[in-house]
This record gives sequence, C-alpha cells and structure tokens, in this order.
Amino acid sequence: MLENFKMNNYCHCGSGASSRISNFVIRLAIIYTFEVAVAMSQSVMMVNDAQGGFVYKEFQDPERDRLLYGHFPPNFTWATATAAYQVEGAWDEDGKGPSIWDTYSHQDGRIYNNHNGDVACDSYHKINEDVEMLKSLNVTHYRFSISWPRVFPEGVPSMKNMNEKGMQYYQDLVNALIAANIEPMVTLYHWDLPQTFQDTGGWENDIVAVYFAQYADLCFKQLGDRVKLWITFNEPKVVASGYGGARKAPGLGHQSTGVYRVTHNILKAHAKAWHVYDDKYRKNQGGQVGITLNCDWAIPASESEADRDAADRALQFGLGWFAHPIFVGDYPDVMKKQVLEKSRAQGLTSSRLPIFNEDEINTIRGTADFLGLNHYTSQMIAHHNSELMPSSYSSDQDILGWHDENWPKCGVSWLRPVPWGIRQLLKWIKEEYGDPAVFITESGIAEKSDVEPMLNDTWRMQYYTAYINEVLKAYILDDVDVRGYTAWSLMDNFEWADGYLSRFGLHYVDFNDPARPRTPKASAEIFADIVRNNGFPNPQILSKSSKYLSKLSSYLLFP
Ligand code: GBH
Repeated sequence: MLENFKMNNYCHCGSGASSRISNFVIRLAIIYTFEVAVAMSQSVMMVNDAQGGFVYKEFQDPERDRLLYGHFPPNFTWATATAAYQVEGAWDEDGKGPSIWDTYSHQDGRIYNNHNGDVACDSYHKINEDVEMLKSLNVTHYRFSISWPRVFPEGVPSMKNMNEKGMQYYQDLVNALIAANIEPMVTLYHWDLPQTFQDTGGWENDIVAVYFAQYADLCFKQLGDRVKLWITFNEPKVVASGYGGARKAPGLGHQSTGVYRVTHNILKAHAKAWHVYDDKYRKNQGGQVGITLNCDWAIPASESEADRDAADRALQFGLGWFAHPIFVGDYPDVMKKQVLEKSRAQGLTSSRLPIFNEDEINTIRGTADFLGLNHYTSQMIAHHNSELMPSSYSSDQDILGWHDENWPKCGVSWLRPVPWGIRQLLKWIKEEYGDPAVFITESGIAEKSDVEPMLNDTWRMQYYTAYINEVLKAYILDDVDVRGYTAWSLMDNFEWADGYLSRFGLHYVDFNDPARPRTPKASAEIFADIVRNNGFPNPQILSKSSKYLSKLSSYLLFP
C-alpha cells in the first residue's frame, strides 16, 4: 500500500508548476513520517495494509470503501458553517431592512408549520456562545454569511447608507473569532436579497449586479483587514431555483427563462466583485475570493453511451453552468446546444439561455481564487427524453435522477449518504477545470425532529467519518488540490422550507426555549477529534487513551 502511495505521487509529478512540486514534497514528507511511525510502532501487520474497516454496511467494496489512514496537509482548513438568515434572528432589530426571506417566510403556508427566521438561533445576540462552540470543535475557520439588508437596509450600498449597528455585529463577530484564533470565511450572499431590490425584479434585473459589487467593495473595506477568505455567492443554482419552481424565496415560478436570467446576472455580479478585490484590495489585504457551488455526484445508471452522456450533462448543468464560465470561459457547449435546440422546438427564435459577448466571457473567466464546493449526496442518472412543455431548466437536461434504494436514508428525502461520490466529484473537478484549489464549504446530514432531541447521532458520526475519509483519499491517492473541509452545520438552524424540523447541526438547539440553548450531539466529539488529529491516524500507532479510537470502534464495521 505504501508503495502504491509513492507510485501515485510520482505519476502526477510531471504535470506542472512549482506549487505542485512543493505540494508533492509535503506529501512525501507526510508519507515518510507515516512510514517511520509505523516502523517504530512494531505493528508489522499494518505496514502492508495501511487501511481500516468500513463505515457503512451498505458500502463495503474492499478497493473503494475501506478507511484510509493518513493526514491532511498541515495548513488544512477545518470549519463549520452557518448562514445569516438561518441563525441570526433579530430580523428587524437595530435598523435592519427586510430580505426576500423575511417576506417569504412571513407568507402563510410557505414554511413547515409557518416557522420563520425572526429569532432563529438568536446568534445576533450570542457571539460568545457561538465562538465557544467553535472552540470546542477545534476548527481553524468559521464560515458565516453577511446579511446584505442588515448592513444596507435599503439595499443600495454606500458609506452614507451603511447601518452602523448592523455592521458592528460583523465587526464584533470577526474580532471574537480572531481572539479565539479562529479565522473567518465570509459569504457575501447566502440568499437573503434586500426586499427593495426584489420589488424591481431582484436578480432578474441586471442592475443588481452593479449594486452587489458595491456591497462587496464596502465589506472588503470594512472587514478585509481581518477576513482573508471571501465567498461571493452561496449556490447560485439554488438562488435561481427560488425564481423557478422550488420552495425558496422569492417563490416566483419563472422556471422557463427566469432561472437563466438570474444566474447570468449572478455570474456578472460575481466577476465584478472579484475584480473589485483584485483591483483595490488584493495587494494590501492579501486574501482570496471564490464562489461556492453545489453539486451532487452523477452516476450513470448503466454502461450505455446514452446514460454516460446523461450523467455528464447532469454535471455540466449542475456545476458547469457556473464553473465553466469561471474556470474555462462561457457556458458549457452541451448546455448551449440543449437549451437552444429545446427553445427552437418550443417555437422561440432565440435560446432561453442568455448569450455572453466576448468581453463578458473574458471578464468572467479566471475570477475565482478557489472553488467552494457544497456536496451532500449522489444521484443515479439516466437519459430521458423530457416533454417539450412546460419548458424548464430541469427538462432542458433530458435526464432522470434518483437515489439507489440500497443507499442509507436520513431525515431529509433528497439526501442519502454516498461517501465515495465526493471523491469521484473532486477527481472530476480536477480534470475538468485544470486542478483548481477546492474548499469543501458544506457537507452534512440531517435528522427530522421537532419534539425530542436526538443527541446520539450515529448517522452523523458515520457520515463525517466516511465523507472526510473520502476527501483524504482524493488528496493522498488522487492528488486533488483540496484545501479544506467544512461541516454543515455548527448547530441546528432554520432549514429554509423545512423550518426547524430538519436538523443539520453538530449542536442541538432547543427552539422552544427563548434562551436557545445549544447542546453538543455525539458527533461533535468525533468531528472535533478528526479535526484535532488532522485526519485519521492509524489506530495501531495511536495512544490508547484517544477518544477517537474508542469511539470509532463503537460504530465502524471491522470485518
Ligand atoms: C445547502 O444547500 C444550503 O447552502 C444550506 O443553507 C442548507 O441549510 C443546507 O444545504 C442543507 O439543506 O427539498 O427535494 O426540493 C444544499 C443544496 C439544494 C439541497 C436544494 C436541497 C432541495 C431539494 N440544496 N435541495 S428538495
């Protein structure tokens, strides 16, 4: 096995730049340290088999699913994430303006049991509690988002229009994090558009891209001396779905052309914000600006060419929609072709997918210092000739997606753990987009409960162990440039249309108690231990007192 590690690394060494070579040296050093440690441990058995058992009874392919022992690079980013509307509460306090999520969740029947984010986890008043939780998890970073209407209640950003009290919350949070030796990773837009902009079309109106760049500019100016990792948008695909048919704000049902107009403008907004940073702040602040995209891994339902093409289309429509313009230039060919052909057959004279001119293609290309990836699950994908009408982003793809019935279930129906999918997706990204730096910016699993706390969350211990281990394989065995892993979420929070019913937290939050107490679930300890170990030390060479060892063996299957 160790021989294989070396072979793997040698094979990839020819490819490139000096950063790759230093990466390579770090890896060799890790492997070397590992070998020495193993030799010293006198457990000869492990020298030839540096792998452990299986996490899921459903996944026991010996080549694919065995745990790999090893470590991430020394500067690996470990984080948990939240988003403003999901945790802050204080929805109209201290001069905050309404967002489209305030409007949407206050409409009757939109959200499970008419829940809303008015109070949420009350994080606006609980900086200390939140930082204490982060400390207990040993994380190096905290990913949170800024509420645009909290800092610019009218939407339009200028120093004159800035809501000082709102901005002070983020100043205080950033300072508290840094005092605790935790670095902020800040998302500028996690779905809560100022309502004032929605009144004139929201993201369907391209003026919002200009305002977004001004908003980003002022956030860089206010916080960029301390914030070194910026994410412009969280999941533009899901932002668009709120203009299409999904249960998301603003809830418009414009799934034929609206979703494409929205994302066209978001791509422009993202690029403008990146250029603002590049032109005005990069030299002095020295940070990085990326974008976060969500995508499931797509598994061809059969070996047929039609199904393999369909799985590729799922990835091109799912990730390539944004990643291709940013990392390669323009929309993916297959997307342009599909939407144009469908549009013509629907009697339109031009494609429902807007066209970028040369200038726009060049302005958008190259505008990500890293790719943020939100990944939760995988899907089986087959070719399917969709009905011509009604037209939608979904039917434009001519695919059918589903979960294999043998995959384990969890509290939400769209998510089934398929740990090896994250490794496959990371490999695909590396090949498709020229080996970009990737931060996993979200990954996690949910239980459903609004009655009793479910604190012994073995499903989450399994999920994080298996998924993080697959990321380790991508790093060690596939040489993917993966820089960090972020657990969604730090704590249970407002899970959009599911309200407080679906819980993704490492900490349980009691939403019936006005004090919103946070309690660690069992998985918090396991996650903290993986973080502290920076990966998965071989149990044979680990001190017997490790919590990690005793916990692992309590739920892993060792054949
Ligand atoms: C993330 O989206 C979000 O960034 C985060 O805010 C959220 O809390 C977290 O996931 C957990 O959901 O209900 O069948 O219509 C992940 C991508 C896209 C997955 C929308 C769920 C809805 C499927 N999400 N999708 S369905």
